[in-house]
Parts: sequence; structure tokens; C-alpha cells
Amino acid sequence: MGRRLLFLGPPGAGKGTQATRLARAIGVPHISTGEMLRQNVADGTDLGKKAQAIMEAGDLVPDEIVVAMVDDRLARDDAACGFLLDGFPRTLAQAEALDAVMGDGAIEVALLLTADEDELVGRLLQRARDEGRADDNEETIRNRLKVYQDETAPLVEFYPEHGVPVLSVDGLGTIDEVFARVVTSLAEN
Ligand code: B4P
Repeated sequence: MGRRLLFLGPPGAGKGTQATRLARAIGVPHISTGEMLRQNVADGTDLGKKAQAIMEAGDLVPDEIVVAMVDDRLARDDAACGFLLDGFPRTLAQAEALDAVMGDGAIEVALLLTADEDELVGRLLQRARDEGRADDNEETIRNRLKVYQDETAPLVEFYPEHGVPVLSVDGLGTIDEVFARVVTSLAEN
């Protein structure tokens, strides 16, 4: 099983949910750019001040900010033996920057979680009710889905072209069912 992994998939597909479990199961740090950005917003850092309005609109934080944040995180000791990236890269420029820093072949496998749009919107609206996240209102969700199609979906082609397999996993069903599919898919590839 690869120890340098990343999760791709639209907002609401379950990346954060599954990445948390998988990282624990294989003993690598879970590196979520969304979580890191939200923490910066909560702490009122300069980075958080730059990111807040962008995130609330459902747009992407500029590549140079996110790339610098991930570079710093990957340089920490605990990432030396592997990591699970969640929500990064989200653009071709971010993927190229990751290759430039880590070297070609740095990523062993990408997991793509899939779900249809109605399911995605339903989950994110539910999270809005449960957690009150500022970017989970319907208008912002629609924008995040469009941004995903325009900016992030091309990575599903980029990685195989760069020798990294993309394992597609059906994200519908219970969290346990999806996790079982993730584990099986990794074990078989
Ligand atoms: P993220 O934090 O990555 O938010 P997300 O795409 O909505 O995914 P998340 O991981 O939270 O949701 P999940 O699918 O697990 O990004 C937030 C924002 O940060 C972005 O819009 C952007 O502005 C910025 N950002 C982050 N990374 C960036 C980057 N690299 N470059 C630029 N900007 C960046 O789960 C969604 C909900 O579904 C949860 O409530 C969960 O409980 C539920 N759920 C999960 N699995 C389920 C299942 N099987 N059944 C039912 N519900 C389920």
C-alpha cells in the first residue's frame, strides 16, 4: 500500500471524512489544506485574513499561498515516511508545484471519491445545519462545485499522464461502506 497518497474529489464527496480514517489506519499524517486554512482564519493570522473572504465565496485561495503552506508542512519530520494529502492539489499549478518540490514520482497513488451532485449538495447543506461552516450555503456550494469542475477535475487526467494511478472509489453509501471500498481498492492496486 502506498504511503504517499492523495485524495481527489468534489466538495462533499467525503475526502476529509475518509482521509482522517485512512491516515490513522496506515499511520501517516493527514494533511488537509482546508483544515489548515480554517485554522489560520480562526487564529486571525495574516494568511487567514487573506483567505477568509475567498473561502466564504467558495473560490480557491491563490496557489502561491497554499503551495507555501503545504511545502512547510511536508518539510516537518512526521511527513518524511509518508503523508495523505486531502484537498491538495486543487489546480494543475499546485500539482506541478508539488512535483517540483517532491520530485516526479513523489505521489504513489491518488484516490478519487465520486458522488452525484444532488448527494454532494445534500451533504454540505446538512453540514451547514450541523456545524455552521460559512462556505456551506447553497450559493457557495454551487460555486465550489463549478470551481471543482473547472480547476480540479483536470487532475484526474494529469496524474495518470504522470505515471500516478487514480483509483476511483464510489463515495455513496455509509462512511463504513466507503472506507471498506477505499481499503480494498488500495490493497488491489
Ligand atoms: P475543504 O476543507 O477541502 O472542503 P470540501 O471540499 O468541502 O471537502 P471536505 O473534505 O470538507 O468535505 P467531505 O467531502 O469530507 O476546502 C474548503 C475551502 O478551502 C475550499 O472551498 C477553498 O476555498 C479552500 N481550499 C482548500 N484547499 C485548497 C487548495 N488546495 N487550494 C486553494 N484553496 C483551497 O465531507 C462533506 C460532508 O459530508 C461532511 O459533513 C461529512 O460528514 C459528510 N459525509 C462524508 N461522507 C459521507 C457519507 N458516506 N454519507 C453521508 N455523509 C457523508
